[in-house]
Amino acid sequence: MCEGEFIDSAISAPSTTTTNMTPSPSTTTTMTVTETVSVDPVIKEQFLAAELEEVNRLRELAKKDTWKPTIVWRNVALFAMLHAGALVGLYQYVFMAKWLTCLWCLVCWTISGVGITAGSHRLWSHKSYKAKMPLRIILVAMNCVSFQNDIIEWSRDHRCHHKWTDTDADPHNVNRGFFFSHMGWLLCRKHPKIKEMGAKLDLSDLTSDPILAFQRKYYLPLVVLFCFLMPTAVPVYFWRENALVAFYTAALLRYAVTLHATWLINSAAHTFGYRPYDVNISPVESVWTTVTAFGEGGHNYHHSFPQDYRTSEMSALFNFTKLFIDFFAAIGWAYDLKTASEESISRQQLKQLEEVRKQYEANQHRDTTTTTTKQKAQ
Ligand code: ST9
Ligand code: ZN
Ligand code: ZN
Repeated sequence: MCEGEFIDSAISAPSTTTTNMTPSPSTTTTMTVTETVSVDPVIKEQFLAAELEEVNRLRELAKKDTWKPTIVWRNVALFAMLHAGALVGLYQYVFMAKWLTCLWCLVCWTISGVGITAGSHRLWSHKSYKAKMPLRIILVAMNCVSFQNDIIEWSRDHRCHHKWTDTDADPHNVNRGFFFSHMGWLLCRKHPKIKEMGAKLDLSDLTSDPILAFQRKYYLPLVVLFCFLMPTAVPVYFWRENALVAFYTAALLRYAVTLHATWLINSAAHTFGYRPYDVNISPVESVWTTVTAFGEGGHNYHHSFPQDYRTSEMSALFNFTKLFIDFFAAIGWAYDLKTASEESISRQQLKQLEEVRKQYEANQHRDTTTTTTKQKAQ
């Protein structure tokens, strides 16, 4: 491995710190008691670690919350049109497109996907490594192919997601349902708590970056160029593909697929899978989204060790983004790659076994008490 820095290098001893944490409503456990769970400083003091006390406070406030989402019909119409176009693109991809165009769609998917994973996600949201100017320019260009909001906006929302996961301050709060966390959140106005809590974030690292300021200023023309015109023009110019076929496949179909691959991390990777690193949170380890999202499916790991540039322990074979960053580290354009140490990873996993045992015993105790109460009543 070529990582340069352990996230926990400054922290020597295992934690004795304790934090009151109510198990997430989205966990599979049926336990209802409030457990006191010790939180390792290695976990707690990382950049973008979950703010557990605020999470609890926000969950209490949510019980009295009467907010109802306001649908933004413009977005509903635009996404409906995109999906209709993507279906046409799918037909053309299968029956009409030249094989080079099919290959080009995969290339564009990779470019746009890695523009998100290595760019707005691991570099700018999480600061899990540093990048020199040429790499930052490449990543911004790749990011424009993905058209997922400018990097400052994307990272601001993502920082809210990590600090206040599954609360009203989380833009794609999975407690509002699978569809909401997948794409519903982009079809309605944001909950006021997102704006209130998000306003407390320090975004100076992002707003002071001139490349990000440039992207934000010229975002619309940049995405028209990189997300729609460039993917269409290349097949037309180089192998004389029909312009409409190129547009529907390499622009619309590829864009829709990349969006869904990204959204699945917010929906599926917060729902279906296992939780070896923290049993009390909704994010899971999801092998198949790791493949479709270039190494981002190890989401239980990622929420536990948010500043690890690998975002997962899964092998490099499935973690294309890690290989991408490693390549640029090898030529010196990426540096200060942060990882969690094997020791703190193992310690965290062992703690989960203890946690599961405690939850099992609490459930057993509750079942016994319920049975005894029922017997007495008879
Ligand atoms: C898209 C993004 O798809 C997808 C992100 C997914 C993230 C996934 C993460 C998973 C991990 C990584 C995995 C990568 C895998 C990649 C695989 C690839 C193969 N904090 O937003 P507005 C304030 S985008 C603080 O208009 P509304 C702020 O003042 C798709 N403040 O709110 C702001 O003004 P400004 C394409 C905040 O009116 C103001 O509020 N894009 C925050 O409620 C207004 O903000 C679209 O479809 C905050 N967090 O509207 C666009 N947020 O910005 C869709 C807001 O000037 N978006 N404020 O500072 C919209 O139309 C609107 O945002 C809205 C809400 C209707 C959703
Ligand atoms: Zn993240
Ligand atoms: Zn997440």
